[in-house]
Amino acid sequence: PFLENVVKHEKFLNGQYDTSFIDSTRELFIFPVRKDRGTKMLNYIGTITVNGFPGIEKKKRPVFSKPRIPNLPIDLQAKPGTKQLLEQQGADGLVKWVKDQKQVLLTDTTFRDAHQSLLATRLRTTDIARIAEPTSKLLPNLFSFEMWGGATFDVAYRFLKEDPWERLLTLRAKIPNVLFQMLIRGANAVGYKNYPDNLIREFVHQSASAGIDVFRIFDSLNWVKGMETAIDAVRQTGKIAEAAICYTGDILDPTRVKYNIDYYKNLAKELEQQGAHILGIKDMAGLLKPEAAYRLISELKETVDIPIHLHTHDTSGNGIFAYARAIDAGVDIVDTALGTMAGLTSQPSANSLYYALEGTKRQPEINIESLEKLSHYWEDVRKYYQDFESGMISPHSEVYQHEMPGGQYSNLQQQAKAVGLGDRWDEVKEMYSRVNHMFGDIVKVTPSSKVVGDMALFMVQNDLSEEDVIQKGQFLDFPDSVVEFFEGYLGQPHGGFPEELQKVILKGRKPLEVRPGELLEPIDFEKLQQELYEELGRQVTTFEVLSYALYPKVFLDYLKATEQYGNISVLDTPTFLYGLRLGEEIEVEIETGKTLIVKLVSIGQPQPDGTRIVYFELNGQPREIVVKDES
Ligand code: 3PY
Ligand code: ZN
Repeated sequence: PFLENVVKHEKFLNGQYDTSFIDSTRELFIFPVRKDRGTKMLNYIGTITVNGFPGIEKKKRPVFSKPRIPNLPIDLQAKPGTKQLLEQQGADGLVKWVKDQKQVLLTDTTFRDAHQSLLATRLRTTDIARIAEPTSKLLPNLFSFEMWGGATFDVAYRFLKEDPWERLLTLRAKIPNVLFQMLIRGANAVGYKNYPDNLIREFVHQSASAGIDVFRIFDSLNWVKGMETAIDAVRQTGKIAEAAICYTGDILDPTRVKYNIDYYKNLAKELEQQGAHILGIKDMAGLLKPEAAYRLISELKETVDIPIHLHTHDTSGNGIFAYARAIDAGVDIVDTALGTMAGLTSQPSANSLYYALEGTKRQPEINIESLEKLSHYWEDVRKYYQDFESGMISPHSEVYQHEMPGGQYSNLQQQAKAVGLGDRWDEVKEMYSRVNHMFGDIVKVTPSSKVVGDMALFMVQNDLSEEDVIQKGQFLDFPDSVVEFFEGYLGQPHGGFPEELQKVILKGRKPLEVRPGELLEPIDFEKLQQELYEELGRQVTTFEVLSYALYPKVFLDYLKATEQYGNISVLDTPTFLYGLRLGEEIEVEIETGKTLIVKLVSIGQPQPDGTRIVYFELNGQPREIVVKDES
């Protein structure tokens, strides 16, 4: 009746009204498409039960214990934290507060880098969302939660069939008190190549409006030009620009002069001048040894005025020691993960660091029992994802030789297996280090680390030595990523490219010398929106247009999967990864207050056409689903 009154109203008929809200808020035009959600979900569960989850060995659903969720008083409210500080005092006020702290502040990476580094980025939103409110109440004193960006963006679409924007909005609603932090790869945003400047700006703008407060911006070659657009875009949103230097080499090694202390000091000064609110030191492989940490942080504290935020990986087992020395030297914030999601290729444990700092003035003002309670939850949830563990079970000091980032180790190992080099993994690691030196000793972090990894695999696979590459190069078909790197599409490495090798790889073509973003055509968002509208037959959101601009194919494949299976992000993880056991019954809340009860009754014999009938009960009613048996 309200709408009828509106459309009959004289002012409406005469066009004397203001619809700017409606015109600019495309989300209003998304109407739910009514389909049989139950059938789609059974299709998914049937398919996974019969064929297994892509990429992991098919097996019967293991029996998991129920994750231990901390029991909190019902009326316990989340205490105001850094989020409120930022809102009340702005970025500069927050920076001042950080500098005034005696304690070392903590960023918790459990929701992002910890699982990117331990579980191939596979952690699903539902498992984070379930613990989000207790986390917000138990850890109100953190500096931030790193919970978005890096590889989590594309992996959400590619493998989890869920929407990363939805994750951000959901968690923001449940965690109102602590800053949210993301990792953004400078001009590569959350992708693996350079994007046009207007895409970077729009991405930052939308991420900020959806709930990100701190943007850790890095360039995979420490090329400041590649970070400028993102730093400026973040500053314009009023949020916090944490510009990060990637740490590589070893400042204690007098033979590794390329990345010496002056290199880091000069970069730090440059980033401060560019407008960074915080200086990040991103030790993505965990190469920063304790005494190097002390020296680096001491000298950087004398070089810049802004707070310093240190990130490391515990691959070598020296993470806590390195942090302790950095803390002695005055580092302001460090990255840790909850105990049961920490260590090895992940961040050092917050729980252990708390105890390590006992008796010092800088021990974090954080409740250790809260850390332990939350660790129990993650100990249970981590088991769901056991098939994505890297197999590393003890500290690997050889990381100081190969210098591979924490997040790359298990990925490259998978890639090596996929091309039949599983049993030559030691050679691949050694080659990775040799390729780094062939390339002139470069910073190795996504995506430059992928270039080194691709080249190492290529050389081991084809039994090529360094001399072979130079001598036979004109006849070799180098991996695309390697060619693009030498063309300058990832930017310029410190000290330039090795000229002879660059000539061989480019086979006479001229490399770029300017910032790739200057040459790329700006994205025409209206055109993309129209394209998507035609493809989907419905209005699309700004978030969808951005995801499509970043990852056209990945995004469309994700939409296809949701068309086929509906919204499977509502499934519990054991069912999502392993399907059901015979006779097992689960409840699935498909929307607030609407629950489906699904029971697997039996699985029929394979038919001549390769299909099986899977018999379910859905809310007590028998249902049959035909599934193609891929075995
Ligand atoms: C990423 O870019 O995803 C990283 O975590 C780099 O360390
Ligand atoms: Zn990291």
